[in-house]
Amino acid sequence: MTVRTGPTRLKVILIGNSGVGKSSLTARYVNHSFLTFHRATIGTDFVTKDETVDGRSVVLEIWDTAGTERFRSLGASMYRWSHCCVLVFDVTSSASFLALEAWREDFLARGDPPDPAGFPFIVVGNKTDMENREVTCEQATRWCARIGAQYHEGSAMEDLRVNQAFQDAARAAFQQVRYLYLVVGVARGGGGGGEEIQ
Ligand SMILES: Nc1nc2c(ncn2[C@@H]2O[C@H](COP(=O)(O)OP(=O)(O)OP(=O)(O)O)[C@@H](O)[C@H]2O)c(=O)[nH]1
Ligand SMILES: [Mg+2]
Repeated sequence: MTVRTGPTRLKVILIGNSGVGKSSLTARYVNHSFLTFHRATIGTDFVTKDETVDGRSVVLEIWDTAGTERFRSLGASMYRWSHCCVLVFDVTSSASFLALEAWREDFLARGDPPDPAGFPFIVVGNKTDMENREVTCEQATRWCARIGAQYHEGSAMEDLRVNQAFQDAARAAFQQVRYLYLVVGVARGGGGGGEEIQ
């Protein structure tokens, strides 16, 4: 029997080092705005946005986490029941790119998704508007191919590829919900809201 109580809620979480632009990408996507200063996120900011995936209405719950070390202990509770994880780095910082391996492992270890091998990751290389680039598109693409993630690079500041990245995250998250519901048999796809699974 199909239960319809509202649009599917999809939990998309953004992780990555402090300062890479997680909040800026979120603000650009949700509010079409950009702040030039860095106000480090404390814990996690949570916003929602209505989106359409393959003609269906969904609600994206975007969990914009803090990259600073002192909030890492929050990880397990924040990671749980995510449907897609967006790994963000700054193309002008090799360190932020190299850190993604550890972020991903931490997510899989502490978030404990039902199907870790098939869990969808999207990688975003931010700040392509800047000239002092340290990570090439080829490097990032190679790593993404190895971990089976989609790659987008762009700029929150210049509004480059931000929508596409979130729309891909929404699509991947929706597929994950359907997979969990139909194949793994996890009834609560997460997010806590009503489900419309077809
Ligand atoms: N040039 C440029 N600067 C950016 C871009 N995106 C973000 N920034 C700047 O980078 C700084 C950090 O951005 P945030 O979005 O706060 O970074 P964050 O990843 O949320 O950081 P934490 O909350 O500490 O984890 C801010 O000064 C932003 O203005 C971009 O696309 N281009
Ligand atoms: Mg932030």
